[in-house]
Parts: sequence; C-alpha cells; structure tokens
Amino acid sequence: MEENTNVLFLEDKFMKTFKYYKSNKPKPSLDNVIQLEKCFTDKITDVTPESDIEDTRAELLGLKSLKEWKIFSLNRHPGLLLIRNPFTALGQRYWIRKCLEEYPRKPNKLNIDIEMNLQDWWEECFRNGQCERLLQKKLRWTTLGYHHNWDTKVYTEQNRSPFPEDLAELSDILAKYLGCSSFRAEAAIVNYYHMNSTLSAHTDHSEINLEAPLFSYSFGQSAIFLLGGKDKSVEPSAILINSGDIVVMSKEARLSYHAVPKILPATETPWDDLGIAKESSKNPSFKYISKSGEMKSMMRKNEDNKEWERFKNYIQESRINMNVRQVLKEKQDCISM
Ligand SMILES: O=C(O)CCC(=O)C(=O)O
Repeated sequence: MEENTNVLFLEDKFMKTFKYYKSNKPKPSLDNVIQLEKCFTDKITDVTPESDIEDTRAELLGLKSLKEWKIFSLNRHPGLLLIRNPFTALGQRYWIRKCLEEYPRKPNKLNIDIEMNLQDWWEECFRNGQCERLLQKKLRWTTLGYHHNWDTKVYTEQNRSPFPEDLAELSDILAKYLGCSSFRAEAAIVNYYHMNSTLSAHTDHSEINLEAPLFSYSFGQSAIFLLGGKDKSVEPSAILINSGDIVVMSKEARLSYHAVPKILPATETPWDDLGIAKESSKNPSFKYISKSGEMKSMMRKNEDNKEWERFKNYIQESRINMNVRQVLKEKQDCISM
C-alpha cells in the first residue's frame, strides 16, 4: 500500500510543475525559471564549441558570426545545450516567414488536414484580402521531411516529403559547429503556439537514430520550457526561451521528458531591430541549397516593412518552434519495411 502511494507521488513531479507554470490564477512566480540573460546563475555553465572556424554560409542563413554565439549547458541536465539567439533580425524575419508562408504548403502535413485540405494555408488566410484570424489560429503544427505519425509514432518511406534545403543547411551549420558533422536533418515538426497554448509532457523517441541530437529553434513570443529526466518522477527545470534561442537535446537529454506549460509575452522584439544591413559579398558553397542566388534575395525581401507586415502581425501574438531531427542511422539511406 505504502509502495503504491510512493509511486503515485513520484510520477506526479513533472505534472505538478507543469500545472504550476500553466496556471493563470494564481500566476506562477518566475523566480526559479532559468534565464539566459542572467548568466550569473549557478545552474548553467558557458560552453566553448569544438571549433571557432567561421562558416561562410552563416550570414546568408540569417545567423550572426559564430564568434558572437553564446552557448550554455545546464548543470542538472547533461546533453542539453542552450544557444542564446544567434540570429540577426533579418534572419528571424526570414525563418518566421518561412514557417508561415512556405512550410505549411502541400505536400507538407498540417494538423488541419483532417478538417480541410488546403494547398496553401497562408494564402487561404488572406484569400478575401483580409486576414482570416480563425483559420490562422487553427494551425498548430506542420511536419516536414519524414512526417511524424502522431498515432503510430512510426516513420515510413511512404509518409515522406522533401526536407526544406534551407532548414537542412541551417541545421548543418549548427551541427558542424557543435562537432556533430554527421548530422542529417530528415524530419521536423513546426509548432505554432498562441498565448494560451501549451504542449504537454512527452519524449521524442520515434526516430531510429536516437544518438543524433535534436535541434529546436524558437521565434516570436517567449515560453517556459520544462526539461525533466527519463521518467516523470524527475522534477523538471524551467527555462525561459526567447525569440531566436536554440535548444539542443543530445546524449542523456535527447530522451528526456519536456513540455511547454506557458507562453509569455516577449519583453523584446529582436525581429524588429534591423539596423542597417550591409549587402553580403559572400558566395559560400552550400551543401543542400541548390538555388543559392535566391537565398540572398529571399533574406533581403523582409527588409521591406510592408512585405513583412502580415508576418509581424502574426508573430506579435504567437510563438513558432521548429524542431529538427535525424531519423536514420548514419549509414542507413531509407527505412526498410
Ligand atoms: O515548442 C517547444 O519548444 C518544444 C516542442 C517539442 O517539444 C516538440 O515538438 O516535440
């Protein structure tokens, strides 16, 4: 009898913290939330990357110089890395726009597919010249590459679309920088959150390759991200994730429980701080991007505030998270039946 009570009590810890941060009345205290701005906390440690060689692709993918990146690890969670917004303002605009305008197009899969089959959700949202707020708010996720099957949790070759070249390139830069050069971006979930959205506790274990890291990029409004352990009995750490921050889940942390109990209004809007962007003279050789000429103009297109307005309106009340995974083992090139 006593044993049973114990088990129940232990299993409750993740949920208890989740409920605490989810609550609106009373509002949770943020005193124990790890904030990267307050780097003096004893809960995190600065990390020096494997290599400090500049990657010529970074600027064209909307990243700051690798020398400016700030990386931290969490003392309680080996394998978890946090990178504090390495994106330029134009870079943030580029990725936000991609997640809204391009990634939700067919053949990619959307949560709303069961209700309506839209070729182009973003275009449909503006079909009558005005913004269809209801339709906009309905989109909660899009899957890219190998599509995550939410029921079976099994990836298959039949349920696969081309993975976006730009997102593969971005993840390749990050992987190389962190010393995981064999990483291949093969599947992604793009999550769309509104101010009252949450994501419940789960682990990401559907990939065949669970040794490869998972890269999670966030834009827009802020969030409290909970990271626990292998089971829900481990009390999770709460981390504040701001626009542009990257979470890397590797090693022990790759299979840890995590969740998003709360979206918080962003105190800064780094996608607005354009400054004067200089024309890039770099002509890097990309690994995945085939139309490299288009990359520059796609990036600069968002300098025009009129062009950017619709995306700005969306992101000032929402958060977008793209999390990228490798599905196959290093020497595997497809999923066998
Ligand atoms: O939104 C986030 O930060 C986390 C998303 C996530 O955990 C997932 O899609 O598996």
